[in-house]
Amino acid sequence: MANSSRAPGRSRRVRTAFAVSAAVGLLATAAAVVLPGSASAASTLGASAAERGRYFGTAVAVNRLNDSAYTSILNREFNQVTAENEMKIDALQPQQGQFNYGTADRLVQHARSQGMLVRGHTLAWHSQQPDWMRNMSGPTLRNAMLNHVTQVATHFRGQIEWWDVVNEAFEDGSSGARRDSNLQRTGDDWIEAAFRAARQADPNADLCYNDYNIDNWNDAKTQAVYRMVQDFKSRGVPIDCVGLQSHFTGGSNYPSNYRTTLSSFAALGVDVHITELDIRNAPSDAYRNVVNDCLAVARCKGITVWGIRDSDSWRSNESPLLFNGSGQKKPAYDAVLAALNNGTPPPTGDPTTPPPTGNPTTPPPGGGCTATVTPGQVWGDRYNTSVTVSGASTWSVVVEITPPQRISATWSGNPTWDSSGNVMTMRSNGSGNTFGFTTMMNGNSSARPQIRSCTAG
Ligand code: G2I
Repeated sequence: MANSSRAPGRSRRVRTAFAVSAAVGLLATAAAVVLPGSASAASTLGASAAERGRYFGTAVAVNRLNDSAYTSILNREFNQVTAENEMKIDALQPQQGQFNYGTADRLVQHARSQGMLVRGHTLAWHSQQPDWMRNMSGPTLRNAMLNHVTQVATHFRGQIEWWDVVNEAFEDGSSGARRDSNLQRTGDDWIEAAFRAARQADPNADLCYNDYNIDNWNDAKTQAVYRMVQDFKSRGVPIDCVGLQSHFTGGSNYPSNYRTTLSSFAALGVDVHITELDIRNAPSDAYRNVVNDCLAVARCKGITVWGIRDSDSWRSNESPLLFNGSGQKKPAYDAVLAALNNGTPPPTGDPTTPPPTGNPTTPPPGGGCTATVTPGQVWGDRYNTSVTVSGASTWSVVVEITPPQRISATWSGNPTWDSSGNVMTMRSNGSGNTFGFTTMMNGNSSARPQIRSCTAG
């Protein structure tokens, strides 16, 4: 998704295929071509965002995956997840040298089974440090921090689309200074050291700096982070993205210059992500504005809300999310979905690019159904495909793609993958006989997916 941010000369990103899955989506008709600027009406957040080259995600608390009401909204609406707490330092390395990956792995497995992208949160942070780290200082702490970054990024290599490498390293208020912390006291260069270690451990993940209260372009903290990113880019420190947490709760408000902030960071040559969105009392206007601002900035890759239902929120008393405690959609949900659906396809796309050669195929008959391919929109970096099944109402269709191409999003079916990530089996999910998917070209613009079989039942 973020290939455009690859530095020249870096190895091509090859990641495990995560399909962005959304239960009901576009391409319900055989025509299935999204014309530039045309509005379509996807019925879930993830599907609608995917049509615009974005993701729409949520923070997940892994223990809630046992709550079927929670998980059904998660699987239906979202195509990206961030572990709310389970990838923090205290969770992953409770004792020095003892790594505890079980809970985080469970989330990654769930995401993979649902085709969701995963944001890793967070490798280095002054908060949520285990006791053994909190009491460290100097070179011992620096080395322990770098070892944590290396071990964790290595463990999750190939499964994480973006890492929040460093979280919340700047002070609030007017100083524009770094936040005082044990990590900061190891020397100003701790942040870039963490980024370098992360790049070495997982060259394919995009590396982000993540913070709150960097939403208002006029704030000293925003300007200070901006200058750091500018400095990193000018000196070749490996940074790919900035995460604006965007907690508009606890007295912080959506600023009218938010779009300026997003586009200003993007102009430095990094992607921008809205990583922890929640808004006190969930006003539709502010949620709509955030979505419109992201869609207006080509490098704004997606939005993650910080929880699903109000009852899941770290600030549940402010009811800041898109679903109420009973799991019903709130007015802000409708506003977000409408704003996504009104958005044009990605401005970075090149909708005039003629479809590449290499025709999609229709498989040999024999499985009790027939799958017919309709090429969809083509952008500079990816293209959509839809497949319509006839002859059966429940079915599974096997699709093979040519690496390094990767399927990055699917809709209107339940996908599973072989271990290579190149073969997807799409099963009907009751949403009709047409499913679709987005394929990232990753440098190969001519290959097209091949249908291997269509099996009824
Ligand atoms: O504070 C909101 C977010 C600000 N940006 C970074 C995020 O990582 C942060 O998330 C919050 C979680 O939503 C809370 O759930 O981070 C807090 C601190 O890590 C999380 O709170 C912790 C409590 O402090 C623990 O006592 C508790 O055991 O949640 C844990 C699990 O419920």
